[in-house]
Amino acid sequence: MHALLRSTVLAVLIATPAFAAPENAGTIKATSKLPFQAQTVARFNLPWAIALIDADRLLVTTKPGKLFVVDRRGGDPIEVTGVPDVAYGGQNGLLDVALAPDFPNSRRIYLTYVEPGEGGSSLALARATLDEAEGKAQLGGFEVLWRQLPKGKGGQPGGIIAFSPDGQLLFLTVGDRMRPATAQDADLELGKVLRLTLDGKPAPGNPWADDGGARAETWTLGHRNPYGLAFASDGRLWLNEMGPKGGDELNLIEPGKNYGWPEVSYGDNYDGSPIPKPPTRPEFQEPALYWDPVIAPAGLAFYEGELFPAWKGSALIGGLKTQSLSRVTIDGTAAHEDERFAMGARIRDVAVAPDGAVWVIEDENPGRLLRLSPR
Ligand SMILES: [Ca+2]
Repeated sequence: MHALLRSTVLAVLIATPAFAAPENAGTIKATSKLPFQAQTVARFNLPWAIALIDADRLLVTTKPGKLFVVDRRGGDPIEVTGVPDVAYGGQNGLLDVALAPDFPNSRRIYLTYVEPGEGGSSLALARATLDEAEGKAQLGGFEVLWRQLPKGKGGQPGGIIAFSPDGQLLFLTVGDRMRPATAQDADLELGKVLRLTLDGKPAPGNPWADDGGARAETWTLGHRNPYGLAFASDGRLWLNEMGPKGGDELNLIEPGKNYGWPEVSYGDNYDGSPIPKPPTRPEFQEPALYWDPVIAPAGLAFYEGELFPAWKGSALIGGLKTQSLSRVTIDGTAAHEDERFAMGARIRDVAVAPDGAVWVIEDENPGRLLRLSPR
């Protein structure tokens, strides 16, 4: 081959790799120079998830099984009655809370929790109305829409809810419950992202919609313990999940794809035994970025507010192990961790309010509910 042609071919090969290698963001240092002030609004025993009703009011779940309405303008949190019994312990308990897309009219909310029962426990998805009057709040018309069967042992429940941008569908993460092989078993709901109707049924148009059972509900598979799920403003769906030792991931979620757990991981098993790396098995989808060492990623929210203009379009991710809040820049399908803020406590969930403030909750007892606004 002519030398000039050969160098041109080489240059093209180098410039356009077949697979862009994901960034390892694990070694990024957290800064204690925070560009925000943190107002403590309330404290809870092991809070787990937050859902904003408006710029001032929000719902808070606690892992032991309580649900509260909080108003930052004053007054103590109001406990919502009618929450079901949950299987509380380790990573299990009352988990996510989300407002229905039509909440202003319907007053409906969705909850996930680990449900006790014969043979162990399992993840459940339920819906109810939030009925508020005279300083009291209760759940009305409570109904379980979906439950993972069969029940069994284990933590790592997943349980994160996200609604499609058009408000017509519900996406639900289901963890592997510490049974890794389930994530590759198409007949089980464990280790999957499910795409459901608002009534908890398999959504039309799913990749395996005609196959029935768990397959009909499945959108993606091969997940370990996904605690973050959110749509970016361009309609792309993103998920963060806890991997094994050194293998936390941020994934772009696309229908029918297999994200590889437990066949591949950038991490290794906790006993030190190696796991094959993703490039060795190109049939599995690579993460957009990974963390080694891990951050233990929890809540995920996209920032589209006005108070922090430099954060627009960024993913905000709570870190449990690193006690931090990460800001990840998303450019189409690529992700890069730009900043990590030292928060001094395990950050379990993140939400962005209509006024542009960022709310976070600490996974501690007591765990603070914080409202972040510019200094
Ligand atoms: Ca993976």
